[in-house]
Amino acid sequence: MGLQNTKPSGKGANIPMLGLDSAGKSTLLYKLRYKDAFITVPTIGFNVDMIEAGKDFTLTFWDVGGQKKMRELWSNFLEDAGGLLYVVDSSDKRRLEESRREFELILKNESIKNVPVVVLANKQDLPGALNAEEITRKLKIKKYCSDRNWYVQPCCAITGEGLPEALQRVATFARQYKKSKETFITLKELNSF
Ligand SMILES: Nc1nc2c(ncn2[C@@H]2O[C@H](COP(=O)(O)OP(=O)(O)OP(=O)(O)O)[C@@H](O)[C@H]2O)c(=O)[nH]1
Ligand SMILES: [Mg+2]
Repeated sequence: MGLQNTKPSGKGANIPMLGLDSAGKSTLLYKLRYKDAFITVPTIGFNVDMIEAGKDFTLTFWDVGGQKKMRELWSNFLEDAGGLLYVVDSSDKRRLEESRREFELILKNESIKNVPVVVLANKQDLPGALNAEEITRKLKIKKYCSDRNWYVQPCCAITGEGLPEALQRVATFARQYKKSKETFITLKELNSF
């Protein structure tokens, strides 16, 4: 199942939300959407929700389960993505290397080349949570994202801290990316005359 047939109509972008199981993706999406805390269960398959991000721009979030067997599905959600949200449990140092490896695999995917990335350093409320700089280093973001816009936003999905900023950032990146792609297509069309 890919995104080819599910493009949002009008202006907007598809935003896959990926990250290891228990990173907080579903909690986050629910909080963004309904301003409410929510008891989640591990996601089998995916959740989808649309959020208005300013005039005439709707972000369609694809919250895909992060358990190992779910990760095989991730690449399907990368087609036609206008931005990627990668969610990390900043307090789970034990699994950061696993998260880095998955992040690297995603970014190697040809269909997500140049697509902007917002990494959410989630669970900042927990003791010992790594901050944005430390997450940047652990995930080797500068290395993997040298060809695109990227940003690391610290947040807490339970209180909602950092989420409006993350939404704003994704929307800005997605708009810029869309514009640059449209310009590129126009240039290609002009060249074919
Ligand atoms: N303390 C704290 N707990 C959080 C935070 N965000 C999520 N959680 C908890 O982390 C657990 C997993 O959250 P989910 O949102 O289900 O995680 P997920 O990334 O959707 O997991 P999968 O669906 O398995 O991929 C839940 O018990 C949440 O309540 C946070 O910012 N702080
Ligand atoms: Mg989930």
